[in-house]
Amino acid sequence: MPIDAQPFAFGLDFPRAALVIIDMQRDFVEPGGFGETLGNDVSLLQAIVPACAAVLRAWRAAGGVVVHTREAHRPDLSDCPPAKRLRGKPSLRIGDVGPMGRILIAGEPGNQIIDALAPAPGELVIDKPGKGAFYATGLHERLQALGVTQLVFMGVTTEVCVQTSMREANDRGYDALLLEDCTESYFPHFKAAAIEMIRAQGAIVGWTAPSQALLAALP
Ligand code: TIU
Repeated sequence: MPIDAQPFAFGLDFPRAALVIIDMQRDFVEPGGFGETLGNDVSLLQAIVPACAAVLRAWRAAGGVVVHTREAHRPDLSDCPPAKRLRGKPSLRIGDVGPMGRILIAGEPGNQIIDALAPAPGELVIDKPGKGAFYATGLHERLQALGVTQLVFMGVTTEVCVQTSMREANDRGYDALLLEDCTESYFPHFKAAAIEMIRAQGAIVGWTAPSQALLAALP
């Protein structure tokens, strides 16, 4: 089914497509997590939750493959490069104890995907140590085993983990579509710029579309 997308229609091949939800975890969306320790106002990100939930509901109803990611590190920090942990002047560093448990550590309350988008049994949940969903995760091999060639992206933040994951996907041969109202940044002008650069030059990284355009094309 053709989706009304930019810079031109995205030909959705639903049986070979996966919905990829990037890092909709409490760390980024709720106060007291990694996002806030970096100095950000996390309330901005909460606005996309209803649109994300509507797409997830429809995608599940159509029987599609769903992938959830979390930015997460092992409790011993063996997968967290010191360069990442020591960068800048956050109020708490990765691994420190915050109000939602240890910051950005797998298994801690802050690292859980928000209730509104909680993974269902059988859906892939990928813990990723980097910004991109493909680095050190085995995601590509798991998608290949499922015959997936197209990825529909939602999640946060647009110019950090979402854009990095889309670029990684593009280099691995996937067609990638970003749902514009299902992604957000702490910096609205960065979201706008990321959307523009993804679809520039004839979809150099991928496509973008409003979620309504996807919903209209689902089987
Ligand atoms: N800080 C920021 O904008 N994002 C991240 O650190 N990770 C994700 O985007 N998930």
